[in-house]
Amino acid sequence: MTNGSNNIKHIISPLARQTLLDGDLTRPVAGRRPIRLLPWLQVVKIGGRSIMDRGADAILPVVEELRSLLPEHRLLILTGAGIRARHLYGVGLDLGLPVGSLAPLAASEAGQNGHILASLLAPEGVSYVEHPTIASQLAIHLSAARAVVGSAFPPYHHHEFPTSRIPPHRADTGAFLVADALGAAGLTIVEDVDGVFTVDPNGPDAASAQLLRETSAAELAKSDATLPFDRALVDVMLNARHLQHVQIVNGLARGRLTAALRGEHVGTIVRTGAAQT
Ligand code: GWN
Ligand code: ATP
Repeated sequence: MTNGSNNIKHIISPLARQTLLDGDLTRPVAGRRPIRLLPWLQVVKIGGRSIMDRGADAILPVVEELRSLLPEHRLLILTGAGIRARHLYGVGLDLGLPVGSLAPLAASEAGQNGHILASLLAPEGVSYVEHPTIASQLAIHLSAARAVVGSAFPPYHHHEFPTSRIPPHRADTGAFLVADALGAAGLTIVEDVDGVFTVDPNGPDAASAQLLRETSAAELAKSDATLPFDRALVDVMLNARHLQHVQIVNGLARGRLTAALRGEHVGTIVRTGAAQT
């Protein structure tokens, strides 16, 4: 046995002596922009209620667009949850289930929708990949295939924030979190409306709804109007590290998704809080 006192290895850490709560102390170490893990990746979020629930009429044209985009882009396609999750929220809330129980149940519908979409793209070599694969093996999967499909829901499960009875972090937030964490080139959110309107274009005040061609998370944070994506996404966008904007496009209008991925402005562009480089 060696004499321990002669072999002590001192580990130098710039964060060893300070509280992690003091921003002035941590900023020199933690304030830098993280690296981009997959800078060539395009993330596409397909709406659960807005696209998948409509069945073949809505899904097949979107699949056709995704298929024809494969030679141009490497894609992470993420699906949302729709009507089955809403039914589940209704039953679960009626029974008094906590939000942390509802979150994984709703998330499983996002996964189901992903399995459906992946099956349709299977002839092109596209597969459904699990959450842990998205977390740590996306690079190898996207070396083997031009695209993969996954669940857009973030896996907060029983750690979901108890700020509301319905899980606040749903598929739009999940898609943004993963796209920003990976340092992806872009995120396109595919809906059944042309973008963000001043008021819900399918609601009681539809006659006065005007499309916002461009807006920002900061602007949206000032208003409590309904949105075509999770309200929690606004806060997350304000704290983005890489993605400077997202584009919301209408997946029912043929060609919009393709145009958006080619860099065209065909929906609503929402600027985030990420610093310009
Ligand atoms: O089941 O469709 O991943 O990718 O939030 O957890 O509820 O799980 O609890 O890798 O880990 O239903 O089983 O299910 O959608 O989420 O997956 O087929 O532990 O591949 O096992 O983080 O898919 O599923 O629902 O995404 O969103 O086995 Mo599903 Mo989802 Mo599969 Mo995933 Mo949850 Mo896993 Mo998970 Mo659970
Ligand atoms: P998920 O994937 O979680 O199922 P989704 O992406 O399919 O969700 P919805 O949650 O259904 O989409 O959101 C789209 C709907 O949001 C639109 O059909 C529209 O009626 C509604 N909406 C509410 N407010 C607005 C707004 N300000 N601008 C545009 N659409 C709005």
